[in-house]
Amino acid sequence: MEHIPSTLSVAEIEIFADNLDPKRAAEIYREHGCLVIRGLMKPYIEAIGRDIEDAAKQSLALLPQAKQVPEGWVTPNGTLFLPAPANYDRDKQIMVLGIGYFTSAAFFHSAFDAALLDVVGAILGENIELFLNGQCLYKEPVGGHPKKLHQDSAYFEHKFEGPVGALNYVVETNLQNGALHVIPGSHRWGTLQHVDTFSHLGLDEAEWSWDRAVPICGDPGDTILFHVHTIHGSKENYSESPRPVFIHRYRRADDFVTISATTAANRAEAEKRADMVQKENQKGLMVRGYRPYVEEAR
Ligand SMILES: O=C(O)CCC(=O)C(=O)O
Repeated sequence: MEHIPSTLSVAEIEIFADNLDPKRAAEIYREHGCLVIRGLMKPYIEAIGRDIEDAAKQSLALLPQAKQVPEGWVTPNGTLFLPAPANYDRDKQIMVLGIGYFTSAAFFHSAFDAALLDVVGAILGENIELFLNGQCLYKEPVGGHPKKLHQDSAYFEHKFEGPVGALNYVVETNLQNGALHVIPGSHRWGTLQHVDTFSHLGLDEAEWSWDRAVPICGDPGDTILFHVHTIHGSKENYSESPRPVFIHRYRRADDFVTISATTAANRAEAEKRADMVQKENQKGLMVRGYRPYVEEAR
């Protein structure tokens, strides 16, 4: 394992939507476990941004009805809140916004973007399904939550290649408001031991400092693809405005979660049952290709 600060520059993992070669894109992704496509989601940003702000307003209005869960508090529209910093005018802050394919047509529509699917297809092959229903992480202004460095496989370990995450910036995103940081090459390290942190499962901060990771600053509509084992995270939003991102996840049509977890304790429990899990009812909507029927062992 390369326990040294990454010296890779963003230019080495970056391509542009108006000059997109899916084969070249897949090569960068395979080598580094991440890839930046500048401007890919630009056509969708205005509509998705509007829906995100509506969902955020509604979530705050619903906060008095929030129910406590192990991860924080959830409002009836599905928004997850975390404890807020001391300088907030309320005691809870938004973390995961209750918006996705079931609530925003613009969000769903963008998951079918042909150029994005060409790249995902060059990585995963011809039969691709959606994994989960779209996700929006929303950092409120003036201290909005960090997402500690982690691998998504800590939350959802897969049988095969696992999902390709496509995280998209909605606003200009920089070092002040919570740019995504990635550790290129970490997709080769398998799933590492995670611990419980303020932002749920994360790598031990004593061992995994932010200076090992490359920050990716970008504009609205920039997309960052990352492997399920690629270490990534983002710091607090210290700007005066919210910093949302929206995420699509794609996987091979035959892939499935073997371990699903949100804490170190429930992960340890789930690991014991991993070998028994089958594809069964874990089918996502197909975005490319075809899913033939496969009989499973009973
Ligand atoms: O909001 C962010 O920048 C972090 C997103 C992330 O780490 C994740 O979805 O796994």
